[in-house]
Amino acid sequence: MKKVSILLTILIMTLGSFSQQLPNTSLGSLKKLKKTDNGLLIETSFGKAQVTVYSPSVVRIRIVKADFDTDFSYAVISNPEKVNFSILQTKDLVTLATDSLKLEISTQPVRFKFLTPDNRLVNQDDESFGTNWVGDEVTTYKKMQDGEKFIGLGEKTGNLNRRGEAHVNWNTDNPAYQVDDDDLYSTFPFYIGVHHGLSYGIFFDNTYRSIFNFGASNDRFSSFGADGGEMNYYFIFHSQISQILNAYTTLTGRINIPPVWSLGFQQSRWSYFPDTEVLNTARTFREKKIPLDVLYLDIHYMDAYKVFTWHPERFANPAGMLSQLKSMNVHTTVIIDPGIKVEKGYKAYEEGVKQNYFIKYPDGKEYTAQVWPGWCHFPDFTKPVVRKWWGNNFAPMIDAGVEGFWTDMNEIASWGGGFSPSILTLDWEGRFASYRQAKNVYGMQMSRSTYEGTRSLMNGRRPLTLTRASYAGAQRYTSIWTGDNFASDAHMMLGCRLVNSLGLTGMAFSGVDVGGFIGETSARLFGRWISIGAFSPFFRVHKAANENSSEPWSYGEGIENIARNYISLRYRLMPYLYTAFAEAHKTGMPVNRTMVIDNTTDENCWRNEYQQQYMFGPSIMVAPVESNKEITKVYLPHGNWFDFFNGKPYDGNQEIMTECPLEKLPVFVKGGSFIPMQTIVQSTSEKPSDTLFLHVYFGKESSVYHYYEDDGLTYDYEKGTFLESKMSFVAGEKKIVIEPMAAEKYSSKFKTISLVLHGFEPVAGQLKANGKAVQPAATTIDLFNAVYRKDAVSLDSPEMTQKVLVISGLKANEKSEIAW
Ligand code: MIG
Repeated sequence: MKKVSILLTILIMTLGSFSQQLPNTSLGSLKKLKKTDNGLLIETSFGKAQVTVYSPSVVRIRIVKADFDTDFSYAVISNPEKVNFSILQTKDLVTLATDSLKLEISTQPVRFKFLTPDNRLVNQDDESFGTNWVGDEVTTYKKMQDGEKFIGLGEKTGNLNRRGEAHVNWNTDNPAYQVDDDDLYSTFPFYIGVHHGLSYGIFFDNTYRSIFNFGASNDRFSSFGADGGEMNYYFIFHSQISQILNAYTTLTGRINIPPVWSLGFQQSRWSYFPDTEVLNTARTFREKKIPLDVLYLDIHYMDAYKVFTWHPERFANPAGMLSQLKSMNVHTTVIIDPGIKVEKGYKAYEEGVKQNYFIKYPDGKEYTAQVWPGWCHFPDFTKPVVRKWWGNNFAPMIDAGVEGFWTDMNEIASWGGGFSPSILTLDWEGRFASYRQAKNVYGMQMSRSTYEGTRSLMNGRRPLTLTRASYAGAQRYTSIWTGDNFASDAHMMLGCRLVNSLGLTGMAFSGVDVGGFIGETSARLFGRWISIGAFSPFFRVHKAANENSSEPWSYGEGIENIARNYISLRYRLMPYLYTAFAEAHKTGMPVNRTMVIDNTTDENCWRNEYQQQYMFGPSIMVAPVESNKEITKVYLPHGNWFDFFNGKPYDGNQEIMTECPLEKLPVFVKGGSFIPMQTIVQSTSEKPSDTLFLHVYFGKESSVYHYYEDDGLTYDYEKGTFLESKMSFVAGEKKIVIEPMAAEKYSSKFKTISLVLHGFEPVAGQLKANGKAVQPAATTIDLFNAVYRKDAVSLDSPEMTQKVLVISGLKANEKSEIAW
């Protein structure tokens, strides 16, 4: 015993003296302080810092060892606003305060602490380490707060609450990734911390390989750092998570409203070929009355995998095929890889070499790596002329009728690509950067170039762009899917978390390969997955080469019916879904929203068993469940709720057991909601009936909904060509008010509105529309069956039908007031 303690003492003494001998490698003591127009410049005994006030609730911190680089970001598009702030200085403390936020900077050494205006602690540096360097690696350590929780980082596996996890950002091609693998395709270095009823966001805008630690193997700090570059982060403080998302997307931008057809059902396969198979696939959808808007052409459409070419035999007449697809109301998306085949006489190769467009080694020789076409060079998308050139290359495809562009392999993936040499040099807008700095933005810049090029070539029509690799801010250019997932229940559930998490980092338009890309998909799994897919922003079935066929009819008649019903339901919900996308465009609120956005202080919403639940738009809650379960627990948060399919009412703040046979995904609607729906169409090109079915769900609280509509195809909405209608549910006054906003340039495609009332029990004779008594029609509706038939199974099953009151004939372009 004694011996051990002596040994221990010696060990502790040695360690102690050792650590005292280590040179200080964290930000030092204040030497100079300078007030600037929008913040502070700080010099310390070791390193410099810059504080920039972006808005009353957003403060940027830059910290460097020696000198600041020229300021440049691929992610951030906004400049600091003019903000009033005060600065108070004592010997130990510098305090910068705006109306919404206080920043205290200790001076010996310089450490940062963020507080509310009434001095509640929001976030604080670890007092010892603060911002610290180990070699070129720079890390900021934040003191872990009691009960602190973390969400965000976009495309990362793990739990909704990332407390206890660590994640690395290093864009990587990871086929058939495991549900807990960390190295995925994209980098979104933004997270939100929550504790003591307070929440804040931190966006670490550094493109090097970065590491976030939320208390993995330690209970002392959360930290974020990178292999190189500056400590450069934006601190956002707001009381609501929705406002933090708004601020993050003010910094990094928001989605454009996608073409409406890209919100329809999309079918993909590696690969449909030749042209006759593509056409047959489209025809089968039409024959089977399964709605479809988009078909995908994977790598086999190309000649020897050479981008911007067509295979001469498989697709001898692309324009002909594309026009036949178009006549069936099917839009076509093609895959594009960055690797350009090294081959004499191949146009893209010859031009790229001649004009200096490819990534090079420092000695000026082109980088060459192997991928599908064999040895390839790779365009340098961080060089403006290259982006322009690449974008213009789409002209012949667009002329032939292609409207969707799917950028793949842009991590950059190559055979053995995880080991691409760090010394590769990229242009970085003329500033030059090594591959270590550029890798994480390569995919984003490829999709930027693809988006800007195709948009400018499409005469005002909207292209669909889809990417695998990405970086913060990519939402301005593209949608995203989560790469090569696996056909399993665990992956289906992970997919829900991934899409929810992507939504927290600006990527509102995201989805997974429905059915699972790799591995044998069971019929039950497909059935469940397609129903979840119908409630996700980007809805596409995709399957790898050499795997089972995975069209909605590949799994037997029962599953085909489930697929038809859920896909048709998606098309019924199109007015609601489109409005949710418009909201993402306007405010940064994602389409799929983890429950903790609105129920941040409700511990149940954080629990692992409910962590997959999400709101699909503002009103519909989805509780994803595995394919083998027939009954499941669901948590209903604050408010009152209705079962979407059978109308059964529930009080909130409770856990319920609900049946979930394969055809019935647990879906609930929040009381006080509006859900605009339309009749079933087979594609978004087909006109629905001229009635908008406005479902209203009785609630105990008032609410407001802003219905949105535009042409769905062009960018005219940027010039004000759209319609908005304010819909209010006023609980206290017992009325519903629908107010179309003046829309001179655009009028609704719907002439009339049918109000479908759920859970309303008006006293006989008291229901009034625009002051006149109305008699609502009491009827049974079925939101599940695509084909409303009297003999349909579910009509006999109370589980899938519900009683409602309908008031029809309201004029879509005029104000209506309904009172009861
Ligand atoms: O090396 O183009 O993630 O969706 O089907 C595989 C073939 C390349 C990876 C993509 C996948 C696509 C596949 N691609």
